[in-house]
Amino acid sequence: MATTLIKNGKVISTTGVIAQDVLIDGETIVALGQPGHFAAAEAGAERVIDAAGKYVIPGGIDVHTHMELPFGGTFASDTFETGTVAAAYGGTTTILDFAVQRAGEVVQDGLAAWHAKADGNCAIDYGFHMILGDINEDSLKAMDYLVDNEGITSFKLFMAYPGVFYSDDGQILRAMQRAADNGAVIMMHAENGIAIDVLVQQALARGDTEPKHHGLTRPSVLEGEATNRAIVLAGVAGNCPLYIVHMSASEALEAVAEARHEGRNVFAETCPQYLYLTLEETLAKPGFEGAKWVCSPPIRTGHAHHQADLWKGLRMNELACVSTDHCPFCMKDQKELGVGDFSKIPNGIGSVEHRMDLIYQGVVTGDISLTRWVETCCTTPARMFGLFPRKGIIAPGSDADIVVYDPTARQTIGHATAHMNMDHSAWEGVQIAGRVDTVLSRGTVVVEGDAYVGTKGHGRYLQRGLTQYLV
Ligand code: DUC
Ligand code: ZN
Ligand code: ZN
Repeated sequence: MATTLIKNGKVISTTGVIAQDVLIDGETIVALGQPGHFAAAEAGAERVIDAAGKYVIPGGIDVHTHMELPFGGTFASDTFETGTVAAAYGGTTTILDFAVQRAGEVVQDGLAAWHAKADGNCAIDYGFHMILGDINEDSLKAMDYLVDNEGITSFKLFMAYPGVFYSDDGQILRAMQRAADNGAVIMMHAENGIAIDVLVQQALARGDTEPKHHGLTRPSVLEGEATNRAIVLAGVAGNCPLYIVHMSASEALEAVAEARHEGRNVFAETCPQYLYLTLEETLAKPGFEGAKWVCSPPIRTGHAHHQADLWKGLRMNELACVSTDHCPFCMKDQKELGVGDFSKIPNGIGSVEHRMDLIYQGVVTGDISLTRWVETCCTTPARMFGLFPRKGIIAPGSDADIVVYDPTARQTIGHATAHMNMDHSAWEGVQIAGRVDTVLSRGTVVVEGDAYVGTKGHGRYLQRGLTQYLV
């Protein structure tokens, strides 16, 4: 017996927009049919959702979040509980967060600590990537172990943050060789951290201490250089799959586009902040306010063409996914650590709640199509990180992670109405055409209009397979 019927909506997939009803049994989608096709089942359904005039899309998948990340002497302010509720409000039904191996730590211990943070606390399903902050014989072996036994098939390395998460080129090459062998994806934070640290010290010595110097000391060419170097190293390592995270710069996009043109398994994501915000309007605000937007890579100048290039990259599949790099910090006691020294401002912006809405604005403006919205925010993230077809698609047999989206609604983003554990919003006042109406996670309604109706601990850990996106 069906438990839920979603009727009269337009189902969006990567291939088109079709008027279809969706039948759900328990946690699983069982059938799609023409409008009215399930009239007989409707009478016995526990719940009928009328999606007339609305879009019916796969639940959003945000493959880049940092709940409770230790960073810059503090912790990202969303817990798995608060962050996953906020995600659900915004139509995201799966997150992939980054478990952390710190320098000197055993990889499996870092992973256990992340499970302890998330277990029993999540509103939606979740999985982990693993940050390798100390590449040595043991952590290289642990990569195989995590792929084979823990459902962790992607590893993030940093070319930035010397002394914290940084890996040198030799370490990167060794981890890439391991990935080429075991099938894992290497995710790269591609900024030349050694050069950036010199620029930061020189700026501080000159007395340039305000938040905007965070952006000015991390020039886009150093993202381009690091991206190119990562691509070269992945080639030398035997062409391991390489995924450049949080891309912000034209120079980096060019390097990825060239590699893809050569048929390489090189992929990238961008984030809403790089598509919409400019250094001049954020980091350069008077006083300390710009600290709200300190993240790395930094928000770029509006005087170059980074944003236009990134939108084009999304259209052309040079950028495969949109994630958030959700890493929230409050101004009070957290961002404030960097008053008088921008290098001490914890890096990060909170956006997990707004990604689906923000990228939908690209549909409204004509920068991307409806199908591309779903592809970059739902379907490709699932395929890229080994979750397809369980996640990322509305099809029989898939988890009933579904968002009913109302394109006629209007809203204004603001801290007062948002649900992330922050004391401000990086998106204050942004007007949105469209709004999440209803959210289902594995067949359970977790958001209904303005109300969160889910439960803590509903979200389950996802063991992932290898990437399903290779060329
Ligand atoms: N960038 C951020 O802005 N925050 C966390 C880590 C990162 O790479
Ligand atoms: Zn990063
Ligand atoms: Zn990140």
